[in-house]
Amino acid sequence: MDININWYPGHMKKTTEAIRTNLKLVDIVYELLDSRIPYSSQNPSINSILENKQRIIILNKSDLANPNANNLWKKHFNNLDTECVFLNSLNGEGIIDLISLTKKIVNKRSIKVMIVGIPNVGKSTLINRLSNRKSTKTGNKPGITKSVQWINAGNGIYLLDTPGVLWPKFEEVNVGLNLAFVGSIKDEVIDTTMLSLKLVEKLNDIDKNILIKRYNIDKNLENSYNILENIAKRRGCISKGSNLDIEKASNIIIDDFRKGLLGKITLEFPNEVNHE
Ligand SMILES: Nc1nc2c(ncn2[C@@H]2O[C@H](COP(=O)(O)OP(=O)(O)O)[C@@H](O)[C@H]2O)c(=O)[nH]1
Ligand SMILES: [Mg+2]
Repeated sequence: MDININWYPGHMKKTTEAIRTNLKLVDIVYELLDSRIPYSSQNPSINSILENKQRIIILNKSDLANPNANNLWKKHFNNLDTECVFLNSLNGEGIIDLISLTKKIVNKRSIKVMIVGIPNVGKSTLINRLSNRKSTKTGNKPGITKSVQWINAGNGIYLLDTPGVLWPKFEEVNVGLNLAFVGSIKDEVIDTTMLSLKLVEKLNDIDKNILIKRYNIDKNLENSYNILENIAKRRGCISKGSNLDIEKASNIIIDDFRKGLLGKITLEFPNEVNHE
């Protein structure tokens, strides 16, 4: 599975240089991770890119993750002496904690922040949430030298308007799958049925009742393909010639997982990822 489709060494180098340039302008960096996959959603070179810059790890989409797992991850990051907050960028839950933590770390009246993270972790959503339409974008017209724009997030906090988009990890197969499950890798590069079979396996490892509860499937099924067929049957996924439409069922389970309809599910735990 080649998930490095959009990233080449030259691209990574340029991204790193751009972020390093912007680092000089800010007091602190918000590094966004996906709460369901905090290890898999972290850029592999983040420590060398950010060097000693102050940083808060934001575990975003916390609404989709298991609350017990969130606590374990919090302990994990605390043990590493890394500041972290859980956030739901859609409804703003956790923003108050983020702001007070930022003010605790950077003791200045006006605090400049850059947001970084891999695609789809919620950088734009967070910027919109923090800006609360307080932003005044100017000078972006063609022909005008593009200067750095700051978004007033209130409370003396100013965000760099363009987040740093980082490349994901792509060496470990499991990491690639996790990224694909949450939708951080373009779906076009992965076979849907293969992905859903892997997701079925993963979910059943976590808790057999997840799929039984949602799709009312037979309780004694072991084989992932049989489970997928059973889901297709239950959901009436029928293609021409009255065969089961496995791809349709595959899309249903992947969509349901991403929307949180299968429950609050964390895919990896700190004790599984002692790569630090
Ligand atoms: N449930 C949930 N969805 C979120 C959250 N933050 C962002 N999203 C969704 O995740 C998707 C990607 O967000 P986006 O801001 O475009 O990510 P970016 O690529 O990092 O800029 C969008 O569909 C958002 O609505 C969150 O905290 N909770
Ligand atoms: Mg974006």
